[in-house]
Amino acid sequence: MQIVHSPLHVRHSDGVELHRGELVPCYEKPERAEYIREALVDAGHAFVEPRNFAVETLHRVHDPAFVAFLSTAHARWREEGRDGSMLPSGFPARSLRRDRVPEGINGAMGYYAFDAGTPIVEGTWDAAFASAQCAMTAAALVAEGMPAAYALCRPPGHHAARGAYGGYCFLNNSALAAQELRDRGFGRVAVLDVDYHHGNGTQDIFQERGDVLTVSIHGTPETEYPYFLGFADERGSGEGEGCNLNLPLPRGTGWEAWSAALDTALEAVAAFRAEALVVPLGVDTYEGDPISAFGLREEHFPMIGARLAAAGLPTVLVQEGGYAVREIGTNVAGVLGAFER
Ligand code: Q9C
Ligand code: ZN
Repeated sequence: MQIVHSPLHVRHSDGVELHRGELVPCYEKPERAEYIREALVDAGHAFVEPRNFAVETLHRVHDPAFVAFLSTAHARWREEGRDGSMLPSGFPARSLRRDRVPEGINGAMGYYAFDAGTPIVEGTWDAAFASAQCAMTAAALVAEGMPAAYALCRPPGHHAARGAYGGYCFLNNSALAAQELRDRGFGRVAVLDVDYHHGNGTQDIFQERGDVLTVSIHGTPETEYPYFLGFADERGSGEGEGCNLNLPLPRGTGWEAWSAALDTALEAVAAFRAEALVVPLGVDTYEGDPISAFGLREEHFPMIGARLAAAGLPTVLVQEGGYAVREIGTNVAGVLGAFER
């Protein structure tokens, strides 16, 4: 399997997040990518660095003003004499907002962020842009004829919406990969998100589009992050009516129920007559994950890979979640091992 990875991910480091009422070191830390990289080197996979995509390519799925905010946010923060993690402290609640971006950096941050767990540090933009380039490069490789490619993205992306960031995500790498496939000739693209958390950003981006199917298997938003989207009755709207499928599952779900949901998801991909597949690959479904509550074990990840590969579609896998434990490397390698080298 061809791996696309950038060492620039380390520039997004040393952030803190608000977690259960306390500021703690961000769970989404550089070691994650290192664990995965080491496991994939050991498994004999080939690595390349991303190609250069212009910043305008991000505007295909993101609001240009949002992209401009992300790329300048920390410089504005430093201009005000601050340093370290930027975290918002006020949000535009439903009945208390107008749709305008405040001039000051604190208000602008609250406007664009949807949680206080996603720090922006000095190197966040460099890392996020490189991460997006990894995903777009993997899509380009698949469009050029490679049967499958994997983007070892960090920071992750599937919570980033058209104009909002959160859930450790800034730019939606998986959505950018899907768009790149569309622009390179695949008429119908499916996104099958297997991260523990609902892919709310990806759903938002493709909500009204009929050319991209979004499917997500995740912890129910009744109790799990991101809480406000990811319910089974969200089916897409306008031209995208019927082109979104959510498969929420309760805390504690193990392999039997999870793999039944995967079958349902793959049936939807086939029924959509997808020509290419993007897999936002979170391994926070692992039983040992520190912030999630499914019970998948190490032996299940090669089985997931085998089922995804059996779909027989040109496939771009994009790293999403999976936290703070060495086994995330083993589990990612388990999924990728099922695809031909
Ligand atoms: N400290 C991904 O897996 N954390 N994002 C909620 C706040 C948010 C997970 C608790 C978890 C986001 C890509
Ligand atoms: Zn996740």
